Amino acid sequence: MSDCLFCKILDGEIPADVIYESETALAFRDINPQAPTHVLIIPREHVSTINDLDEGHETLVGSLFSAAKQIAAQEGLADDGYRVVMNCNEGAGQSVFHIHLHLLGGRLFNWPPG
Ligand code: DGP
Repeated sequence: MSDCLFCKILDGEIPADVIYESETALAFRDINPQAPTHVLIIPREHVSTINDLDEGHETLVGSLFSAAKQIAAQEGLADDGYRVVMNCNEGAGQSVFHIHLHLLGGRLFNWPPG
């Protein structure tokens, strides 16, 4: 998608602090971190929201969680714990319409979330 910010990061048009790459996913540090570690994990395929996922995306979505597990270990978060969040649409706080997992760690998190 030519007007998608995360597609531009995937294409190298916009720089990002990339910390993980696979055949299906890319992960980079959030520009506005909400925790000492705040990483965004995105699929290489453009999918706007969770509502646009279908059965054909199951492996792709699984690969985002595999990436989260690997990055959490890499960042030293696995034992203390970390949070993985995907917002869907404005009401839940989605502002970039290319699905992404937020991986947050390095501090305590409240539940329920705000
Ligand atoms: P969400 O609000 O769930 O759609 O999350 C979008 C996240 O993307 C938000 O935490 C800020 C981050 N973000 C927005 N623009 C950029 C950018 O240009 N670079 C990086 N690294 N992160 C960005």
